[in-house]
Amino acid sequence: MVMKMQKNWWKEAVVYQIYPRSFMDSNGDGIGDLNGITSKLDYLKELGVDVIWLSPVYQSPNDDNGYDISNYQAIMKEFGTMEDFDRMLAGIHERGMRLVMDLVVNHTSDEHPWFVESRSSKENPYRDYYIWREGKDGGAPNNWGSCFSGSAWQYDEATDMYYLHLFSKKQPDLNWDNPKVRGEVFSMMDWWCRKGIDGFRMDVISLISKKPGLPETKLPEGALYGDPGCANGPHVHEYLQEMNREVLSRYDLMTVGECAGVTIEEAKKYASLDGKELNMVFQFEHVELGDGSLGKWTDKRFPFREFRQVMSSWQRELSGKAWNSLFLGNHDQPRSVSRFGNDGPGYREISAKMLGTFLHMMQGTPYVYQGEELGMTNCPFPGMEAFRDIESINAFNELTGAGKAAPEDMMRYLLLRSRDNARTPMQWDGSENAGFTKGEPWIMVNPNYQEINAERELADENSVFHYYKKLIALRKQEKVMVYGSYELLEPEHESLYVYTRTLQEADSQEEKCQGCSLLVICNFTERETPYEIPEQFAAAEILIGNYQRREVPENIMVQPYEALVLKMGGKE
Ligand code: TEU
Ligand code: CA
Repeated sequence: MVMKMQKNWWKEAVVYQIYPRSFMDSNGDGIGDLNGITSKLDYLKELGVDVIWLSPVYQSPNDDNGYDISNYQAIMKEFGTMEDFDRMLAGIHERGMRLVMDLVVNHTSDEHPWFVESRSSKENPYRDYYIWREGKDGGAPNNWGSCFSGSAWQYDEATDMYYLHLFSKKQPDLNWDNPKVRGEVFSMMDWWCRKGIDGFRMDVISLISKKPGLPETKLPEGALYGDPGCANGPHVHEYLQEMNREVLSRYDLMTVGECAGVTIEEAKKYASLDGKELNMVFQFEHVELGDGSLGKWTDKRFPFREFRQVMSSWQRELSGKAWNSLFLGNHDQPRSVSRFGNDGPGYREISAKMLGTFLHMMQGTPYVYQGEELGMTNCPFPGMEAFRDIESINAFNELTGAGKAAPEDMMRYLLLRSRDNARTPMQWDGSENAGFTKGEPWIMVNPNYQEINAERELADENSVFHYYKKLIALRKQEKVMVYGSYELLEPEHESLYVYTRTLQEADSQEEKCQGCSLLVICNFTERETPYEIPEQFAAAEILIGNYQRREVPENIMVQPYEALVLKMGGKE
């Protein structure tokens, strides 16, 4: 017997990620805020997304733009008040959308009261909330490096010991092995759930269980520090199951774990369909392809063949066992059209639509990062002083300082890969500062805003915006997009990514979509490419495409960055 696919609202949903600092400023201080978001809810409703994931809005000294939290139950002053939050949440719910909050609990800010207590003395009841160690040979306890450059250890004079921080020194890691820490986190989560939020995106949740004994790691050739290798530690699944029992299972939530270093095997545990832990994970294999000896700091283009292989393995292997999150961009990644498509004037719109098609037709829950629906691009930052991101600034200083990269090379890498590419203000219209603020924006506006902005795209039915709107609407109509199984065709093709989606018999009966299946053809290059449509799709209809095709010949010439989806079956 064929098992029916279990249906869940979060599988059918499309998620829109908001980076609040850069979305919409309502009071002219140059910083996006909650009232700004509330003023744009109709825009999101128009796009048709179901869920909004909000990057952190909690009280924070902003060493890492809110990913360093000093009070989990207060709103960051620049973003507004708790009343503003409640109004925004009500506005989201009134429009039939849901809200997923960012949960950053691998670490807190060093200004969080727990850490202020913890660092004050070795006997303090909060001491063991964090990870403290004695130094070794007059230096750090081990050779681990921080994700944001330098050692992962910070010396603290008050007690003559070091604390662990996998990110900036203002982001000390919590000690999850301490049951009190877990209890505090769970009750804080419960407080937000009772407020009526609809889920959590869990920041680097794969890193919470550190390796016992915190062992030194082997230094890669030429590296300054070792990789802490804390991903998927020994107790991570136990802690998440506990979180699930204590909090998640008591509400109807959507949960997605940001899982740096997750493998397919591990993902099957985090996101197992039995619902013991999370609904899905973000994996990073496809966005880390082509990284070199300096990690992400490279000017190498992504390798298309490996990309197709990686995406396909995740599709195949999680099928029927776990659930994928689908993304090409977020606030930590460069703009997807610049990276995976072509942001040159001739191809920007067409390739942005192709990438959207490619992603939304796969199995998993698609994520749209703010501005992606407009085809927003990387930003031509004129010099180091234009960057704001701690990762970018530290990496530039460390790598050029140590002679690992020449400043002009590093600058080239930053323009391609810096997180700030995704953090320039949302481009609303052609007025000053792209309509984002009446004041001085906290980070520069991309100079292309007069050409690329929401107002223009809303008025143009051939825009990237309207194409995304159609993709999102199709998902509501075509259950094969959600529940169909994936099969890769043409695994060796040089330019085309071709796959099918097919509803299993049991599902297709329920959906009245007998024999429903999709053929998805995406050209990832600017080369025209002949392709022979498989016989099975000879009589298929065009579901969506980014060129104006009316019919599809048996031998088609696939156009530069063309995306074409054909549908078989399902007719009355
Ligand atoms: O990112 C975690 C993570 O994996 C990043 O270190 C990622 O490797 C890097 O940003 C890519 O260059 C999360 C958040 O998404 C990020 O914004 C935070 O800075 C980080 O955690 C610390 O909270
Ligand atoms: Ca503001």
